[in-house]
Amino acid sequence: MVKRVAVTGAAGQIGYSLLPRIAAGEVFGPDTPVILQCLELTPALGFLKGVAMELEDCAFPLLKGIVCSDDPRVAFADADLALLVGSKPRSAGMERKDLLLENGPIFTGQGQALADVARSDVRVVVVGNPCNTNCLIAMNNAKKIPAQNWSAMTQLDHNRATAQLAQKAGVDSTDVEGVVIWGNHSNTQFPDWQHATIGGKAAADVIGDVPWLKDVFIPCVQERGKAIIEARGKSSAMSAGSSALDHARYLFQGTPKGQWTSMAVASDGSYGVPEGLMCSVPVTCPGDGSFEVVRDLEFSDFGRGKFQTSIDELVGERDTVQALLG
Ligand code: NAX
Repeated sequence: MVKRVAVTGAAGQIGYSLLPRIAAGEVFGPDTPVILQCLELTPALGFLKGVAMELEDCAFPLLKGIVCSDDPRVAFADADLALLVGSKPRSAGMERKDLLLENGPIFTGQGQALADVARSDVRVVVVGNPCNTNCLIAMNNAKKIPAQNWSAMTQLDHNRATAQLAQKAGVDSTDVEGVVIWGNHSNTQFPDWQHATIGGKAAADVIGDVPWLKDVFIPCVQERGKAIIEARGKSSAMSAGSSALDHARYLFQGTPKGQWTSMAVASDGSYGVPEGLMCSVPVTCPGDGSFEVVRDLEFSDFGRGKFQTSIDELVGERDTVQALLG
């Protein structure tokens, strides 16, 4: 059966890296045709047309249609998966709080539109920043769609952490398992190596350098987005698109056997996270669009303290956007 995938901000950088891979069948697998339903702001519809022309020129066997619109009710109609990428970037000197208030209304409107026109079992993945709290806003404005169907992307942070450990240990990234991103997709997140393994052994033992893990690894992952901007002159797009692909593929094709990944999902109160907060935790996915939170991992005092800082930030963000939570 054909799957309808809505992508917002489709003419942006991440959209450009994401759309061809969805059209190539990477989210739903090689036997499932897809229709792309792209949403953009009205002034960007011309650019979006160019992107759609390029998608046509790829002649993807699985791509059965491309919808381009500036109306969320058109782009989200009957969607099986909605990737909410479009949002305003933070401008120079802008506080995180201002960005939240600036972008919040986008997600109230898109949440309502999703509830009205998407499939009732739609899965929604928020990438546009600040993604945890944008997801919280959209979810609270779409009460018809179960909380279990929403997630925000910390897969890029998860991939960054995995890659940094692999590089330090001089191994392939596939040798690293069990990294966790706890908390917010921001520089308060806790990239946790304490449950990770490298080649089946405890990552801390293989790395053998706790000061590096605490003082280099953590800030490197937390600040990687900034470092990319400094090096490239633009924010992460290829890696962000690829990670959004990983996130969606895990939802619909499952996490590898015996492994977890990180996603920001609505808290059920586990790990001391206030209920309902969109907080990154380890999850496994069976492949039917759902996820299961990995329970009962233990924290060191150091880890708990780091995680708590990020939880506190998320609580502050929720308080800032309280008026938008429906
Ligand atoms: P771009 O500025 O290249 O593209 C964003 C696109 O969204 C633009 O074409 C714009 O017209 C469109 N847009 C804005 N408001 C919209 C709305 N209400 N409806 C539909 N479209 C809208 O940004 P890009 O580099 O693609 O990044 C997109 C978002 O991803 C940003 O918010 C960015 O901060 C966020 N990121 C999130 C990451 C994550 O790990 N969760 C990492 C990468 C990225 O920073």
